[in-house]
Amino acid sequence: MSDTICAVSTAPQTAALGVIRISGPQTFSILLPLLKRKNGAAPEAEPGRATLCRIEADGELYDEAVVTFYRAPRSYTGEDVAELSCHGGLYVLQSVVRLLLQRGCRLAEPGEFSKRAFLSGKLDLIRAQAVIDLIEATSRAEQKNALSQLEGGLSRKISAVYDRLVELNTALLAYVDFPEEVEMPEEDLLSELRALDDALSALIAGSDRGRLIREGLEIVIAGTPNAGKSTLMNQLLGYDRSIVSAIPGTTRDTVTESCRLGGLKCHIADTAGLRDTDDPVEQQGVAIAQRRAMEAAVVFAVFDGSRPLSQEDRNVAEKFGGDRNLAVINKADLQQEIDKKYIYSKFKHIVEISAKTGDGCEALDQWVRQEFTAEDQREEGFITSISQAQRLIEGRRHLRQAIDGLVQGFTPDMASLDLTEAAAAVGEVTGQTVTEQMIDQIFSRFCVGK
Ligand SMILES: Nc1nc2c(ncn2[C@@H]2O[C@H](COP(=O)(O)OP(=O)(O)OP(=O)(O)O)[C@@H](O)[C@H]2O)c(=O)[nH]1
Ligand SMILES: [Mg+2]
Repeated sequence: MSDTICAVSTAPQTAALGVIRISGPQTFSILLPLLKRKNGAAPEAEPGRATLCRIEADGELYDEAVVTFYRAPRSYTGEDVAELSCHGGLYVLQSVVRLLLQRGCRLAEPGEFSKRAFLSGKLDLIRAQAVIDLIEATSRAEQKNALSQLEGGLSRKISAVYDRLVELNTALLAYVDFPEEVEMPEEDLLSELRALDDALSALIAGSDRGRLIREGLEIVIAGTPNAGKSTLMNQLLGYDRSIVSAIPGTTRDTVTESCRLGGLKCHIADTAGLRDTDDPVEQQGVAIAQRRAMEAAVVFAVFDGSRPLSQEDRNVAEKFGGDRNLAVINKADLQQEIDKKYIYSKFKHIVEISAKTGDGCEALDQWVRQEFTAEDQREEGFITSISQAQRLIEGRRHLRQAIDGLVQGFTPDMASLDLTEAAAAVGEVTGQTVTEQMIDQIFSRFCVGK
């Protein structure tokens, strides 16, 4: 990795500032001749200090920029690095980049700065993923999870599993190679392997939560016509997205929108009111509503509190009752006629609100927080990438094969093969055992300049 790369690290749009990043062994030799302080002197390339400089070449002024130098290995990439905070005009930035290219830099590929950080041991793959997650975060839960992962606790946990797998495998191999001299530590070995199985299982279980944080929670608002589903949708979004009217059967197509509830990204679908109807168009809407609600992670089942329960309301309660979904008794601002006891007998979670006035609606936010994010206090964060979770599952499968083999009295060299596979799979998650192709694939998902 001998060349020196540069790129604009900020978004390609006009802004007050734009940052150009340079990394590589020639960072200083390329950049310093182009920089002058206000008094005409060359800047001292003192690491970590920001210096206001003019960028000049051949008597031409390109920009005034605040330049920060970092010396290898104490930089993001582990190489010599400089960051130029230029004026954020696209033309200005491009002209400075062009100048740097003329003087010997190469334009960085997407993610190349982070890839260099990985290759120099500054960033493992979990934390690289966390950098992507942080940049792409659209909710507090995502932001928090990515920052927790950047702290490195999750990486350390997974690395520890990998290291222990390798150690135990080495012990096992010693026994295979020198059965007379080395004692087979059978019981200890088994209990250690089972502890690793538990550790992997905890990480895998956490990845479901990680995925939820990254991908968001699918919520479907369902209920009979006129219960106030569209009013609730609009109330949650904070603007009028769905048509509301006093005519039952208003919503037909499913209306979907994303918002945040309880700090979590949520995808909410407002659906057609569930009832028997002769109208063929409405029938289609009802069929779609039913299907969406059955597939959703969570249903908000809305009931009109101001009228007695109809048979159709009872069907909704039968279908979506239980402990997973939330019953929303709506229109709390009106005289209540609904049989609340019945609703409380069918659902574990119930809120009473007025979607129209907004009264009580914070309870939905709290419910999502309590059900889906309260546990997220796990300090090290959760794995969010599906492929990383799959590698852990793969690792656990091999580990379990090794355990089964040892329990059933197969020869230890079989178990050792399984442990080798298990370690390889787990090591791929942090990057301890990855191929070059995998590395390229991972870092190409980054944007240019990162
Ligand atoms: N007083 C009162 N009226 C409400 C409340 N929520 C909804 N409404 C009224 O109830 C009627 C139906 O509301 P919608 O939100 O369109 O009901 P919906 O469940 O989407 O109905 P469909 O789309 O026909 O299935 C409208 O006239 C709303 O203004 C509420 O909390 N209080
Ligand atoms: Mg509606």
